[in-house]
Amino acid sequence: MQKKVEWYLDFVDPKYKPAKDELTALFYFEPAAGVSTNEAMGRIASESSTGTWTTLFTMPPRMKKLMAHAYERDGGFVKVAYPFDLWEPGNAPQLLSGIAGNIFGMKALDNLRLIDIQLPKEYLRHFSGPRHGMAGVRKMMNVYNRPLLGAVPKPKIGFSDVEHANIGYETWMGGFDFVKDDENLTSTKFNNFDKRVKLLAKLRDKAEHATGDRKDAYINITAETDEMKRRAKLLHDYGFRYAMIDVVTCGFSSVQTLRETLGDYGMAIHAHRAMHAMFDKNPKHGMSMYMLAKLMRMIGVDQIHAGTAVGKLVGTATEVRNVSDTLREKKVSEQKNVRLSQDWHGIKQAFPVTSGGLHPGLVPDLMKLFGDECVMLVSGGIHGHPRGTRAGAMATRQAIDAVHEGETLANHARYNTELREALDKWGTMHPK
Ligand code: CAP
Ligand code: MG
Repeated sequence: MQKKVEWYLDFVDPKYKPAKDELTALFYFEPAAGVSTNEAMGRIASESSTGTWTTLFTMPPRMKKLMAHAYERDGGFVKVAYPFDLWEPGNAPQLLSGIAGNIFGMKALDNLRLIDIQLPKEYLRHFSGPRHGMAGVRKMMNVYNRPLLGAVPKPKIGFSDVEHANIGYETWMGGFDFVKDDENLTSTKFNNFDKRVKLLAKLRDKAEHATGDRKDAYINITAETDEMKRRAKLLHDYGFRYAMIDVVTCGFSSVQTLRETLGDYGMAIHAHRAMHAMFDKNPKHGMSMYMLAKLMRMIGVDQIHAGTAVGKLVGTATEVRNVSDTLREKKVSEQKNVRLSQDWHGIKQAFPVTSGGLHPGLVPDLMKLFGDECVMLVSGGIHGHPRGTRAGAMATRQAIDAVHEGETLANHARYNTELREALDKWGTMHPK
């Protein structure tokens, strides 16, 4: 008689010590009624590595070596170690197919959240990381000691290419570094990608000439992957130093591809996270924003939206701080049940982007949260200025100066008209 293989519980071993090259993930989990804690943990480790739903009667010895181990539990939190050989080097989608795959659909779990994964040096080595990173972007833009500033023409979609470019010009002339596309603007009947690029390039040159500063744009190349490559080339041909990608809707594979295409052109990536809240908003289930930011730094975006804590969209100050840490730190320390330690082993640092419902009155809060090392997008909050986009951008720059000079906004506004007008309109309101 063949010996029965007891499957699920084999994946649980509280005494297990992960090897140095193993990937270790942190999950939060809630077993379904009638499922024991041990069985639930075993299923997480099993279905995300070598498991199947039933007992089996044959198993090559190799399988043993590829099994994941749920090894450390603290209440509803568990750590799972994954052998290095389970993973294909340089394949980000495969990693997610394992650790963020079938396990999320298991009936045995009421809730499951992937919080973090610690990536060993040997695994990270196969990914590019940001082409420029924080230091490289600053050098490329010649902007130091303040947040990089950008704005999306608002309302978010509907302007013609000409109208869009003209608002962009005003944004640059008000002292902003970047004009940004909105996440749902790609190439439409009324605002064609190629035409927008050409018009923006012309006005960018004009604004650079007029101000003596470097100006650029986050133009959204989001599309089918081959088309994205074509758009990347067009941006390069027109002298843009950046491209923007909606990284979640495009998918990890195309971001990896475009990281190489854009990298060959020497271009940086602005990552918009549209769709993230579908999987990260419920704190008990899904995947954390922290994970997304981490994976995107590994693949190689130079910056990604991280939240505001004070603006119109989800994300607490603690979450925003953690996301910023995983993007900006060279080594991240562990915080129990919140994040794991991570040595980035030389992968470049990426900027957190703060955006969504921002205006000059919120600048001191944002600077407290992020400091200077961030990209700040103030869109509605400049175009809604009583005297328009240029004045709104100036007001934002004045608010940053006030913080740098240790002055209150109210005081600084006494001799900065644009800031005063912005404060008269919005004060320090937190939009909903
Ligand atoms: C901001 C924005 C961004 C959000 C995305 C918008 O505009 O362009 O897409 O910031 O959210 O459409 O809301 P406003 P997040 O400045 O006019 O609000 O940064 O949280 O990913
Ligand atoms: Mg937007």
